[in-house]
Parts: sequence; structure tokens; C-alpha cells
Amino acid sequence: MQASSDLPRFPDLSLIRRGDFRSIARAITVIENTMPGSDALLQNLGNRHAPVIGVTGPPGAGKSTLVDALAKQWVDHDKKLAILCVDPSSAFHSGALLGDRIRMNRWYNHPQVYIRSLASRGAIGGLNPRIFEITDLLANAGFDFILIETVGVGQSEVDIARVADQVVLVLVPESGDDIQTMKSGILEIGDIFVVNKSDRSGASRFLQSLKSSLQFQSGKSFTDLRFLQTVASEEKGIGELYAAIMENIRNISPKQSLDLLAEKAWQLILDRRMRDIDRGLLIQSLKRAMEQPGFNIHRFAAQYKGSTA
Ligand SMILES: Nc1nc2c(ncn2[C@@H]2O[C@H](COP(=O)(O)OP(=O)(O)OP(=O)(O)O)[C@@H](O)[C@H]2O)c(=O)[nH]1
Ligand SMILES: [Mg+2]
Repeated sequence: MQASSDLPRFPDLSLIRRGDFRSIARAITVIENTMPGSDALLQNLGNRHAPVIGVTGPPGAGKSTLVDALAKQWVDHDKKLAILCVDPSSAFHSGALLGDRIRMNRWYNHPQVYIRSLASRGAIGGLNPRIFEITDLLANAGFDFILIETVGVGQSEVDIARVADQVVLVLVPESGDDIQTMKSGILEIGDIFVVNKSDRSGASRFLQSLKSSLQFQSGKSFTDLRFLQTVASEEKGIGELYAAIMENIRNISPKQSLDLLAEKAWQLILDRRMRDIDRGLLIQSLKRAMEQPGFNIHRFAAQYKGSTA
């Protein structure tokens, strides 16, 4: 039995606004688990926005090392940074999380940097289902920028494009072998393309071939895309990457911002409307309905009232 003092208390909004890390951590837990107080908390937040930067790419590409090095840039510019590491929630990957802790070690107790691991909870796209709420909370807790690291496995990286103002796609020289298969999804989401591990051979050749494929493949205007080489482990190319991110953020048009906001509203409404639809109960209702003569799935869907039905 958990002592009541161990239970997350209702998060104190004034402490959150002042940037108190413990209150922020508690608030994220409340939001992640849709605990009592979650709605009230979110509905009392201000309208502050902090640019969200997604860092994605194949496993082991050096995303965490790059994020660790990039963090220094914001810290040196007197900015507050929140880093969210999205863990695909499998025991198999817990080693990687431990790795992140070691790689980002220097930031763990830094007053300008808040780091939090989030489970993806099997959400489509590999992001935490409450990612929009969590980024809003962080923006209103005074963070100037929010970095989200996601592991790109299969199509799971695609969704970061719906949340992030800027997507940094981290590749390695060896990614060239997969470029044909990559074209179908992952390449379309990148705003900034980084060939990390450029201390390895073939890096500039890969960068060139990436550029030429994207000239015709990207869904975005090719002239808006940025290409860079980095050696994250030696902090090389990090200043250039930071400059590219900041420049792109400055150039985001009102239409792009509105599109992202509309995407956010869409997801929040969808989430809210689906909240009382429990899959298990849905199956039970479906079984009952199928036993009735003249069952029709479309009529069933039109009439379904949620878990209480
Ligand atoms: N040679 C070389 N190694 C690097 C470079 N950047 C990172 N690494 C190494 O690559 C390995 C993986 O780095 P991570 O930063 O954990 O990669 P990641 O993409 O975050 O990995 P996951 O989160 O597990 O997908 C580590 O051993 C790093 O030290 C680089 O520029 N060059
Ligand atoms: Mg990582």
C-alpha cells in the first residue's frame, strides 16, 4: 500500500510557472496518466509556445550524443531547454535509456535543462499519446525550447512531424545503403538533414547522394532544406546545426504555425472524443450486436455510445 504522501499531489501551477522541476515532473506524471486534476491543470495554462525540435533517425545514429552536445548551445545562450526522450516502452530498449542517462549526464542537475523519458505507450508514430499536452506544460513552465528525441524504427518517426516545428533527421554514412527504402516516408519529414559520424568514410559522398535524391523526392521545397555533417562525439558541426535550427525557426511562416496548431487541435479533439471508447468493452458490445439478426457494422458504429453502451 502506497503512503498517501507518496502519491502525486495536485500539481501547483504557480510552482510550475516558476519552473520548479519537481512540480513539473509531478505534473507530467498526472498528465501522462490522465489522473484527476489533469484537465484542470491543462485548461489553466497560458498560451505560451516554445518551439519544438524533433531529433529522429535510425537506432544508434548518435541522436542522444547530438542532443547532449546541442544542449550546450542553448545553455550558453542563456536559454532554458527541456529534453524529452521517447522510449518505445519495451524492456528490450531499457539499455538504451540507461545509455541516454550516461550520455546526457552533465545536464541532469543543470538548472537550465530538464530531461524526462517518456514511454511511447504503443502510440501510433512512436510518440507518447500526451505529447501535445506535455509540450504545452513545458512551454508554460518557462522552457524556451523543447527537444524531443525519438527512435526512428519503421514508420514510427513520421509522427514527430506533426508535433515539431523543426525536424532534424540524423543519419550516418552507412544509411546510404537504405536510402531507396527510406525515401518512402522518413526523408519527407526532415527539415534539417544531419550526416552524423562524419569521421567515418563515405560521409560527404552520402550527403551528396542524399541531396540529389531529395531534390525530387521531398514533400517540402528543396531550397528550404538544410544539410550538415557532424561528429557528435567530438562536438564537431554542432554550432552550425544550432544556427540552422534557429534560422529555420525564425523563418516559420504564420501559415505553418497555424497548420501545426490545427494539427494539435485535431489530435486533442480526437483524443477527447475517443476517451470513453475502451477496446475490450467495444469487443464485448460487438459480440452482442453480432448475435442480433441483421447485424451491420456501419449501423453499429453509427449507434455506438462508448463504454457505457
Ligand atoms: N564515430 C562516431 N561515433 C559516434 C558519433 N556520435 C555518436 N557516436 C557513438 O554512437 C553510439 C550511439 O550513440 P547514441 O547517441 O546513443 O545514439 P542514438 O541515436 O541516441 O541511439 P538510440 O537512442 O539507441 O537509437 C555511441 O557509442 C556514441 O558514442 C560520431 O559522430 N562518430
Ligand atoms: Mg538515444
